[in-house]
Amino acid sequence: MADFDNNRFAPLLTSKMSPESYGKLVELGNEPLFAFVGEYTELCEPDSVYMCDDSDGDAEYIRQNSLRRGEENPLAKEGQTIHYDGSEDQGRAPGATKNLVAKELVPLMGALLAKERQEGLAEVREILKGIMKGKQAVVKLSCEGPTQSPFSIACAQMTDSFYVAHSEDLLYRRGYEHFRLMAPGERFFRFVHSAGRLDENGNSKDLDQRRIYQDLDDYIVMSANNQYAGNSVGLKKHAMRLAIKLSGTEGWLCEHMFAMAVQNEKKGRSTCFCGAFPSACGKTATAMLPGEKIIGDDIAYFRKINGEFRAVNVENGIFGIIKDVNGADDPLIFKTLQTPGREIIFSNVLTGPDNEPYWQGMGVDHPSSGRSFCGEWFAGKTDEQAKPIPLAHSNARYTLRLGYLENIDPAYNDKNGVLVEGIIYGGRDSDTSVPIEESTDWKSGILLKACTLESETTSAVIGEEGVLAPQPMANLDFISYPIGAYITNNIRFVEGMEKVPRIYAVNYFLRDNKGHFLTHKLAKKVWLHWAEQRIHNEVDAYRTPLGFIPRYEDLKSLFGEIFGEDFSEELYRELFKFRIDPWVAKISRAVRFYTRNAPDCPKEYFEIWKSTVHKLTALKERYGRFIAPGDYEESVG
Ligand code: SPV
Ligand code: MN
Repeated sequence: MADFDNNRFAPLLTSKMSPESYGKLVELGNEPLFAFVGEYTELCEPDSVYMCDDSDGDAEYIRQNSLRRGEENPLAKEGQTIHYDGSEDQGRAPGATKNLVAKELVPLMGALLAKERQEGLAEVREILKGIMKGKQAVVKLSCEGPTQSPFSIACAQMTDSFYVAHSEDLLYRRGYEHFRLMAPGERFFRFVHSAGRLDENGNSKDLDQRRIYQDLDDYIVMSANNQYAGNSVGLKKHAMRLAIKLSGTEGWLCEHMFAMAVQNEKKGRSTCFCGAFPSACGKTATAMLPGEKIIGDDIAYFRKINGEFRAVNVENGIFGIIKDVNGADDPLIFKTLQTPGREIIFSNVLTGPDNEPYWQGMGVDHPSSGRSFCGEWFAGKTDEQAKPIPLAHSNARYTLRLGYLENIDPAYNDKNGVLVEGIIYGGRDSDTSVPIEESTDWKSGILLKACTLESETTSAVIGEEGVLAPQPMANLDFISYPIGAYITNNIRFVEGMEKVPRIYAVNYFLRDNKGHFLTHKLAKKVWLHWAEQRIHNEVDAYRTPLGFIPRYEDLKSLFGEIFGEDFSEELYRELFKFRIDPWVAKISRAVRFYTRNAPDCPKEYFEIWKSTVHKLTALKERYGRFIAPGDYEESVG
């Protein structure tokens, strides 16, 4: 065991930590961990430092302190609390977020929020100086992925926000015991966070000094003057950026994907799909489809294990968008949110006079006044531009442990992960992609489905909403090494695998010319069951210029079996016609995006995109603007 008596930080840490806390730190015998706590205690100057282990007692200490300080307040139902972020701290802040990289790498990072490392480190360290004065800091150890597994990445978080530490306890596997078993010198990710100075409502007030800087050379993230979890919770998007960098150097993948298993009861089969959707595009709703099993809803690691494509959920909980969660559309989550005795943090929703949470699209009557993300709220309240302020923020969220959900897949904690058989890419385009299309092969799926993914911007990111933006792999905000190399790593990952997952593109947002959605929200269940049947080679498909689409009869029987509903051929033909012009425009936008933003993107990829544009344009002469299902070449198996 390492002896820390002569360590340069020992006098400082013994002066700031209780003997119990200090004992817990020393007991692990981990010198880099000791140095991390020492270095940032010296820099941030908290009054005291509390070291957590994996006990329920320490989890309760965190929860009680968050309540005592007013970072969270109790709601009417036992176990439920409410946390508010400031009105300008309601989403991720890309403007304040930077990947710190060597000077030579900055030009290659294109759209990837890069900053020269030394300059960035100096800037953020200056902001962190003395930032925790007057507060206690908590050090909490967690693990990304199941502990003691080929996927595990150990993490240490130091924060002066008990809300952040509490969120981490709900969202991640506890990692103190994992640290105890780690080999000497084994890498772990480090996160330092401070909410900074607080105003009278407990919100971070120095937003001009908000920074989220990831040091990709040293696997450490420093985050200051914010509280919104996407900016503050180290293990979520900060760790994701570090893991993406690491996976790029080691040849595995960290993707912005859910993992779920489609249940085929007739055949006694469970088939795992992972899917990437930009924020607020139906990702959690797909992961949580009634009748199927959930493994994770936001971040997956993929590793090749015994030649197989296997995945784990990095997380152990859900930080989900609450808008539009209601009894009809998301019955499982809705029920969990209504059940007393569950430890759930609501954020940025309305708290009514009955001390219950209310949100947009909840499907129940709500009170006409209460407290919300904007302070006191009342029906008819408007902002400075005279725009009505909704009762809860569109990016308001709930935080809960996955274990509460009835539909959790029993395999979700398996140390070797689950076998992945399908990958789904889903965007939000109201007039382009069909509801589901299977790619011809892995590489074409990556280049034509994943790389061309786009979405209208949403409230999960601060900025204008509703603007069509490129979203390669729904991962643009998190990719932390040059995009061309990232695409290549995706393509090469399956090399040597016997069974490569099929790639599907889905789109739940097709509308008619009056702006109405063409299908109901649960139709996605049919698209997924069709994909499941394809994977098991049970249904034929029609060729399209970009892949394969379902035949009418197969969907008709699935709508019948699953919902007892009719599915008209007319609707089928409208949904599944191949729209040539929008696809030409979409791929052309991708070419422009990669030309500007991915300087390292191989020529070969541009050639594939450009030749696809030529091919589609030529098809227009033969077929006109649309290709009806079945018209393109012949039906294939
Ligand atoms: C997302 O926006 O993709 C989220 C929420 O999952 S956040 O933690 O803010 O990233
Ligand atoms: Mn996410």
